[in-house]
Amino acid sequence: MFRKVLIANRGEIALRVINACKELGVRTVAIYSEADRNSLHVRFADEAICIGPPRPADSYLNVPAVISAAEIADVDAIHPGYGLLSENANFAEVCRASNIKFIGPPPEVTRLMGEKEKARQAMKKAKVPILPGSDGVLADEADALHWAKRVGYPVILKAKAGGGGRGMRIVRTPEELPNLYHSASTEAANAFGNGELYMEKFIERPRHIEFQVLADEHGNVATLFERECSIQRRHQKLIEEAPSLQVTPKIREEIDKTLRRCLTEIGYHNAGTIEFLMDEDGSIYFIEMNTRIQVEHPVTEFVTGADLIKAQIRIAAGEKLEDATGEIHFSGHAIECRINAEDPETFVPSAGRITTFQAPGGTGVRVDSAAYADAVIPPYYDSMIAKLIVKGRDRAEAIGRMKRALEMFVIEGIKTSIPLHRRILADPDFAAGKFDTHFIERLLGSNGKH
Ligand code: MV4
Repeated sequence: MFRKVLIANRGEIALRVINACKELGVRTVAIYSEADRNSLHVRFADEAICIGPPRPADSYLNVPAVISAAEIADVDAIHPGYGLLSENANFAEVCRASNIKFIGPPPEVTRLMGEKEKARQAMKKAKVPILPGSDGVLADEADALHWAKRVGYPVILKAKAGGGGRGMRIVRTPEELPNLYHSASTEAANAFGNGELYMEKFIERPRHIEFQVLADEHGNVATLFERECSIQRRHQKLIEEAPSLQVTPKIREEIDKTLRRCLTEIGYHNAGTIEFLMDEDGSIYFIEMNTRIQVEHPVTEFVTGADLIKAQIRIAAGEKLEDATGEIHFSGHAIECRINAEDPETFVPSAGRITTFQAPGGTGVRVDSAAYADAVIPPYYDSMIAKLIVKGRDRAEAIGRMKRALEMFVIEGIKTSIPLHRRILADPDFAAGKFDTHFIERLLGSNGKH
């Protein structure tokens, strides 16, 4: 096992990684920006190093500053959390060159999955179901017209280097394709430095379902069931749950089998998530892979009994999968609400001082947060300030528990998304499991604004 780990992140996930290290008897090193001096990850780590000014580019994303801190503190490994440097293959390479273990997959695999079209072809080769679409990137507008005719309208143009919905365009007719092709390509070039596009058949009302995987460095791969993440607004997830009501044991078994084969072939290590879209008929198709731990990992922890962060650290330290996770027992139903510091009606971020922070507790309730009364939420970072996760024996119990936990969560001084979550949990369609990725638009009115 490692002697000392640096956590290259902030907020609740930095604290979550510190928890795991403490339980493993591993020393921890926090890094922090000047805006995070009074943060809990700084208080609870064994050591803390300030690495720069508040802006992420000047601190948490500054690779030389992060590596210098790791060298000074003499750590064996770095846990990147999610976001920030977690899917930066160059950073993982610098770690390798500096003889520091990056707790995540090899940089080669991160790079492959970052190129969405290559990931798609790799999955296709391994017989993971993918959507009808182009073979590789599109050469030009004429090539796009050719593929669209073959696939059948509507189609969606996606950026090869993309993610998060940028550089995406839905095309419904050949007439509108040229303009949309050029605007998608320009947007992708500006956002990702690469304007190359690929094409897929467009699913009108998809559900977003993702599978959690863990792989060790000895060729063993496990899948830890799926999460349903369709409740989102503008590509920001609001609620996640496990398992998905839509995934039958047969689908689960098939996806399990193909994913295990595929990830062994690719040489995947550590935690990862494979995203799928499910269409109205219940067919499921790969869209992309995330090569990091995800925000919503606690719902999987609740229904499997695994500690995914400890498993990540143990796998990176060379342990075998079965030792890293212990026995997996699937049971119950878990739901997570992401609590954001934002106006619940306009979604405008709400930075400032928290005056009251009273988190709910009791049976089956977990709160992952680095917030506290008198903490100041800086304006520079992600607006998520807490994750409220509940478990019940079944979905109905989980919903009842989430409702009462939301009722008893008191945060004052800043605006939060708690009122929006209460509204979602009270919705009859949500309770009935009748929703897709357009649920929030329907709840709030046409375009998800308000
Ligand atoms: C799609 C799609 C429909 N058809 N692909 C959005 C972000 C990116 N990760 C993939 N996304 C989508 N890809 C095809 N072929 C609809 C979306 C999409 C979406 C997907 C998951 C969750 C929320 C979404 C919201 C809007 C669009």
